[in-house]
Amino acid sequence: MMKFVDLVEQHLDEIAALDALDVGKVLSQGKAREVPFGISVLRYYAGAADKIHGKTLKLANQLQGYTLYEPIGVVGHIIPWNFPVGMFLFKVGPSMAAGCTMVVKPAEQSPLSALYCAHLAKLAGVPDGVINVVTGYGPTAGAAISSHMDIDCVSFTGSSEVGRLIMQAAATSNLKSVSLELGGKSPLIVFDDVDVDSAVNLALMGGFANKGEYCVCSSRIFVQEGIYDEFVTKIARNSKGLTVGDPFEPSTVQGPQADKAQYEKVLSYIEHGKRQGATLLTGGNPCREKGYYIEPTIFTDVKDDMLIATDEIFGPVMCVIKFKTIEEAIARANSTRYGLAAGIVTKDLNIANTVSRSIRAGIVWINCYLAFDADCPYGGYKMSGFGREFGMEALYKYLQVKSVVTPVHNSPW
Ligand code: TXE
Repeated sequence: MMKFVDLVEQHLDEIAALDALDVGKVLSQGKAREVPFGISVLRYYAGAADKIHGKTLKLANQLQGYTLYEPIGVVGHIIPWNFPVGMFLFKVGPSMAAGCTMVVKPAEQSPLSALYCAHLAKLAGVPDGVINVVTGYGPTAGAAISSHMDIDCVSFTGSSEVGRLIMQAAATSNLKSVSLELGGKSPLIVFDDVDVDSAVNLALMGGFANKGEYCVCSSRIFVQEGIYDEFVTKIARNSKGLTVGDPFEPSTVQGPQADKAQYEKVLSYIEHGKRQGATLLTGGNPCREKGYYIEPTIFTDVKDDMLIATDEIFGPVMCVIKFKTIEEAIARANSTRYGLAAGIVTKDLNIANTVSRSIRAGIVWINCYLAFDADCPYGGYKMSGFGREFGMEALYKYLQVKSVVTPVHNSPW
């Protein structure tokens, strides 16, 4: 695994370029952040592979025992297109360290980096049959994984609709174990004791990173009334400074949406926002002559039941919402079917502690956002799914426990 990690690191630039070609990810960001982070995750699990321990058990009735953590078997990984190489490495790392073999299906929009990484695994000496990449569409190749009788576990990241289909297929085939990382509608709550300029920059980064095609993106920004007007003025101004353009240009901050379907989905939500009476503060239009480019878009005067506030848009569209009290912020932040991530910006430790414990989400960032680490588990509450990526939690998804029991003395029990 360490050799595999080294090879991925040596080919970082090509891998980042493949994802930029496939789905318009900004090359400089892939090289500086996504691929290095994927490498750190793979290296973390390479280091964990020889640290999987069972327990010794002192049992009643003159028995003793121990537990063995064994590989769960063949794992099916179904991967989306928004972080193609990232997701590949996040899923392959822990399942490989657990000793599993796997069938990986990248998204039909973005198969190249997975195929390239599988080639690097072969060069590193990973035996044939351990990492098997099968390209194809969801209803055929993907469904074949989730309904297969010889696949023991399926790890899926994608839409809630397909998450349901995966669970159904697992239930009606061999009851394979399932982990799902689905969408989000994550709140970032900004209290009025903070430096507004820093909070604005954090909100822009959280909301528009990866052109909003990010399951944890902070698409609902709750701003306390004391700083609301200043915040709105500054976020409108700063969002206009984000360069939308060719993902291969070093000056580009935001590339095109991944494909026509996503582009049309995002524009239709912008229309819903306007029709349902939200105020379009900035953006809202396609931009550049050719390609699936959309301006960074911010709505204000958003009501909690508007579609732009309830649904995962998966594009550069953000709602800025005014609130008064901490109780109101908690209640409205939680009034979503999703529960993937949340952010809190405040200098007040009591507020930070209270809100972080009250939000139903798998990860809460205080005075930061998108702060991921290989050792920090993340995943969904509620309809954002279950199971965790990263940390030892992800490794244990791919292990099963066997108890071995024997009498202490050499006597028939
Ligand atoms: O997802 P799909 P789509 C959300 C986001 C996005 C929406 C639709 O809101 O706009 O989903 O994206 C495979 N059996 N997320 O349509 O279809 C498919 O081939 C088995 C959030 O692209 O869920 C691909 O490999 N597999 C998300 C993967 O599922 C099936 C990331 C994801 O595609 C299948 C992506 C089936 N019947 C989209 N149908 C996140 N959580 O980050 C499709 N697939």
